[in-house]
Amino acid sequence: MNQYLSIHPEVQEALNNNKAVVALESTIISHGMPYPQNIETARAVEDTVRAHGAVPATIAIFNGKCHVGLTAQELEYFGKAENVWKVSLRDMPYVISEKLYGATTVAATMRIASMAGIKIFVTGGIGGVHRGAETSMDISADLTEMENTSVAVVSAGVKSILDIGLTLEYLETKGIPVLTFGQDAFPSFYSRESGYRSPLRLNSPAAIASLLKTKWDIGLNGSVMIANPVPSSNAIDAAVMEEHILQALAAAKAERISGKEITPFLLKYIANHTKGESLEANIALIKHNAQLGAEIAVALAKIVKGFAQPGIPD
Ligand code: PSU
Ligand code: MN
Repeated sequence: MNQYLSIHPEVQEALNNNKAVVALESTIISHGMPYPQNIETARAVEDTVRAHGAVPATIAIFNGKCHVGLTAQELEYFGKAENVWKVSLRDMPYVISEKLYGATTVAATMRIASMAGIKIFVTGGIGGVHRGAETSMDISADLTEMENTSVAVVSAGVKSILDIGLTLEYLETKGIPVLTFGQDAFPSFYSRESGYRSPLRLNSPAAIASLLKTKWDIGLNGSVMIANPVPSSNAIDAAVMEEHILQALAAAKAERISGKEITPFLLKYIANHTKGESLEANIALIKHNAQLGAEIAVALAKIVKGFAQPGIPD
């Protein structure tokens, strides 16, 4: 496996010494936000992780390898280049063996983070069960990956481009704990509420770290969904967002967008039609998530002696 994995020396040093490490995805840079805010945000997120005591590891694929921890130039490339693939699990072997540039989704980032021995992953929003999935069968591989891979995911909840109720049902079926940090309501990315109650609530990074350790200690593999509500000052009214989302969904239907193109199409449409307000919220919430993720990683490092390194069984 090491032939396909390249870990940045700073990240490797942190892992070797059981220091806190936070994995970050790259699809959000290449397909989730416009240039140059995408790169500014990616840098700011890495800085936030550092400021809270952890080492950031942004993950992407190029030169036939999965890279864990990018240089400033590599980050810049993923924010600017046109030839970058959006890589979920099913695309990984192709993009690696063809030596293409691949930005990793939540699913692919989790898998690579797990190969490297990283336990905490921070993003903005995860993929889930799409509205209309009962006929389209469009369910993100992010969810199946969360069933299988023991890397916790910090996000701002589930964006209401998805069917939030069905996504919560799916997570329940797959045994994935869903907890919200500091409130009872499950958040919906741009808004602090979603109309759904969070199945679980925890109020401190230490309590979350303890839950993670307990879950994995008792042999329950898989992820935990940690939802961190958008800061109040950046939250957007859910009813206002719903208007934009309905328009975005109608546009996607009219243009016959399908498969992996749907999520980037909807994200772009909404960003273009909300006069930058949604982009601002997006940037604020991901930095906010980076802080919580770093705090959880630090708390976890304190209570866990050391994680398995790649290639070395437990
Ligand atoms: N949701 C967001 N922002 C994002 C994504 C989802 O609010 O940037 C990206 C993530 O990389 C996520 C991917 O893993 O889209 C899900 O794509 P799909 O729905 O095709 O599985
Ligand atoms: Mn899909």
